[in-house]
Amino acid sequence: MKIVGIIIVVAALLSGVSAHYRFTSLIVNGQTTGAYQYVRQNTNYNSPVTDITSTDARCNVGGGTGGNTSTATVAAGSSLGFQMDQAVFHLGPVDIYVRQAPSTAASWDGSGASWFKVYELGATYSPFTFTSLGKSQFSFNIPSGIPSGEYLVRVEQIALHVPNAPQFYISCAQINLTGGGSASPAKVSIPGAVSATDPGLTVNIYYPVPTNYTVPGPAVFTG
Ligand SMILES: *[C@@H]1O[C@H](CO)[C@@H](O)[C@H](O)[C@H]1NC(C)=O
Ligand SMILES: *[C@@H]1O[C@H](CO)[C@@H](O)[C@H](O)[C@H]1NC(C)=O
Ligand SMILES: *[C@@H]1O[C@H](CO)[C@@H](O)[C@H](O)[C@H]1NC(C)=O
Ligand SMILES: [Cu+2]
Repeated sequence: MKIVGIIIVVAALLSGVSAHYRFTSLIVNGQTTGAYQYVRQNTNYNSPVTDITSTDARCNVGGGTGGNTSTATVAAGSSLGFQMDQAVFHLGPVDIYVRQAPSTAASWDGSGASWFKVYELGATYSPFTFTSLGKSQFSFNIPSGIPSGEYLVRVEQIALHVPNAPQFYISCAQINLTGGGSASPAKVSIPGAVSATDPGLTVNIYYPVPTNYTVPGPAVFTG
């Protein structure tokens, strides 16, 4: 009995390290592309980023450049999304930020105050839960009015199951946006957009059960 129990605990710990859910593929107009074809591959087994002030909070550990990642051509206003290798199993929100690259998406590390949020998925109440739980696909429309050019598209799931120790599961995709406009949404830096003391990160989701929840960071730009 004891040995079986230990094996189960060890297996659980190992799977916690090696089998975290990942955002592996970009979905372009409903078509799921290859795993890591347009999504930068991380090098940390997607063991979560826990320091929100770290540059790893941009595109995850190992995601600082995209030299071996392709860049997908996407028309402004079209449907984009991320496909995961398995469904989200930790409670918390999902959000997506984009940022136009100074030159190519593949060569850019994500620095500078030029990110804006294009999607977020928060909580429902009574019963309190996060809508991302159990989902393995997240889709949105890339705004039609933003300028043409190469962009990073950063998806993040913020796991809040350990109170006061939020975990960030992140991937960045590379796109070449065509047919855009001249809209200029307000921009933020990553790290910097969200403070470690944001109530959306420090909240205890178990007690008292939240009756309101705001996804951290700026408002979603839809223009
Ligand atoms: C990209 O590079 C990483 C790190 O060297 C490597 O692990 C990965 O297999 C590469 N991905 C592709 C699609 O070649
Ligand atoms: C991005 O799209 C523009 C407009 O179609 C094109 O001129 C450019 O070559 C594309 N860049 C890449 C890297 O695909
Ligand atoms: C809920 O709303 C209260 C009052 O505005 C605020 O102080 C608190 O931080 C919010 N909680 C969350 C988790 O956003
Ligand atoms: Cu975990």
